[in-house]
Amino acid sequence: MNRYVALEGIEGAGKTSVSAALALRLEEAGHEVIRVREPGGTAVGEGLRQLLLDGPPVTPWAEALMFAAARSQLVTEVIRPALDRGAWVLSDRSVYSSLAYQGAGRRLGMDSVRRINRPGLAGTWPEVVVLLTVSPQQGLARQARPDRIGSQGLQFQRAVAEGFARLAGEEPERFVVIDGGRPMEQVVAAAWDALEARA
Ligand code: Z5A
Repeated sequence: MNRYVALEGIEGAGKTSVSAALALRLEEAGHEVIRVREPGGTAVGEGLRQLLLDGPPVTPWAEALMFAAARSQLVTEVIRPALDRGAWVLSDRSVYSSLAYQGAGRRLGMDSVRRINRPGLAGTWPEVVVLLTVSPQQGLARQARPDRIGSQGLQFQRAVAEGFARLAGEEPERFVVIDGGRPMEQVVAAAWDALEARA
């Protein structure tokens, strides 16, 4: 299938821009495309997004569980139905962000975070992960407005970037790693080639 595509990377890697460009190309090719973002995309998910990104402090486990709850709602309400009717789903972040941010960044452990996410997803899991890499300095410089998690500092971003790199190494068949520091046209072209190769 390979129609459930997650765009991943640290802040400012270019996920939103690349997702928009890929959606245009897919639509031009005649496909239905649903673009979603995590956390968000449902009434519950948008409420949790506001709490997670701009709300009061939460413990690392509460944070991980809130991301998992928002994701379960999004998969059930939007992603699974879209995949079932043959649409492509381009997701700005996914369960892999939880593994990198909460598992590695917050040091909860990637396996533990994977375990709390699995039941709520009922087998709906990103089939292709486009990992855009930029240095933490470059990513933070591109950030328009740091949120609660994006303002954790360089050390945290490094831990998250290392988490993503580890995941890509562990699942090479699922991950496409693209240098997001290059000009946007080149990044989009590389991502498009990867999708075509897997279609
Ligand atoms: N989070 C988590 O901890 N656990 C989870 O499970 C999930 C999320 C799902 C969500 O924020 C926050 O939640 C995030 C992780 C955490 N923490 N933070 N911060 P988000 O995903 O909504 O926001 P973000 O990651 O910070 O996204 P962003 O800043 O919008 O970055 P982006 O989507 O990767 O980049 P962009 O919007 O496409 O581009 C940013 C700017 O850079 C823009 O001006 C572009 O024109 C420019 N740009 C991008 N690429 C290029 C290239 N190649 N050349 C030149 N300029 C470029």
